[in-house]
Amino acid sequence: MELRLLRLPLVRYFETSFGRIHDRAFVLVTIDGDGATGMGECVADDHPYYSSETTRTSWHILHDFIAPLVLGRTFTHPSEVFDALAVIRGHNMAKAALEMAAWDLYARQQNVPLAKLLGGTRDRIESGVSIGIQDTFDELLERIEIELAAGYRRIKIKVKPGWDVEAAGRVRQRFGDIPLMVDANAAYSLKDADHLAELDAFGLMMIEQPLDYDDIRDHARLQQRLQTAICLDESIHTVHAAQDAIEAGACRIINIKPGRVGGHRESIRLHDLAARHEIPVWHGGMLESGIGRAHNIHLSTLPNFSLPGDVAASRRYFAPDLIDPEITVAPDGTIAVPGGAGIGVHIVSDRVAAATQERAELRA
Ligand code: OSB
Ligand code: MG
Repeated sequence: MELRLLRLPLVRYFETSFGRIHDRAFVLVTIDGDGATGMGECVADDHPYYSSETTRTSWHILHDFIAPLVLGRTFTHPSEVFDALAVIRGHNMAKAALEMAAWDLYARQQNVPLAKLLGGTRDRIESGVSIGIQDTFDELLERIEIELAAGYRRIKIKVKPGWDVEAAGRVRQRFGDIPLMVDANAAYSLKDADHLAELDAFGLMMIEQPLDYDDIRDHARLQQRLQTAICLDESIHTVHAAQDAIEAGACRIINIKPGRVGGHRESIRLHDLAARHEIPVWHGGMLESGIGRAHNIHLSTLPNFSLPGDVAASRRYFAPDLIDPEITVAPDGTIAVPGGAGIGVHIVSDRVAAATQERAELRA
């Protein structure tokens, strides 16, 4: 197993309710087994603001706890890997990086695209964009114009108190009936219910994670007071949490990020659970490089991913990306699933080396 801590500058800053970032740091996991290689990208960032994990905690957990549990061990299928890590509580992002590398490795050994192993049913996915908080509303409208022209099938804008109802209103006024949603990254509390209900006037596809990152109960109360569907992101950190949320009526839509739930197998379980309850899902994004992005594309081919996701073209994030060719979006707002074995993208090792700040090699 090789761990690398990488840092890549973002093409443009990205701002959410928890702050603005200009670059992306993450741990890249590469594993070797029986002559093949697999890669997984850990979505934990420098800071513990989206989740409690950071690049440093993920490095620590991968290096000191995950590696000893998996190195030298025989697995017959990557779906066994998550359970093998069960003794470690939480740290789903660290677990997912290793687990997803195992799926890539196995798909390469079988010489099939990852999507096929995961149970995917399509060869293109529908792409949307997540647009951060801007300095001015005019800049926001300008960003949206660019993304609509590129063909993206859904626009998501980040919101926070002071950048919400007016932002959504201006977007509707300018662009009419486009597929539009908002993401609050937990910036509100139930006391803001009346204010959030003002968003109902704009016919949004959904409001993503308005309340606390670990809350279910208040979301259920809020959902009763809103016409707009609530979509949960941060709160769905396990399949169990999703069961609780569905039972409580806390959401009508779920965002799936494999990093948040511990990898592909848990994502498939979450996807299937949602399908059984007729809850549509879509694939979230964590500003991944082309490696994590390729994983996301393969997972998005499962049938209940019925809404456009936050999986967009490489050029929105990194120039150049770590992969060549980069991921592109077609004028119809879709992305082709890479067709080769595993995640099916070519990783440019010089670019990985240039972005590497730390490296460790671990053996059985
Ligand atoms: O809440 O979906 C989120 C990025 C980092 C952390 C959390 C989120 C996001 C995004 C960006 O919305 C999605 C992307 O374009 O990768
Ligand atoms: Mg979100």
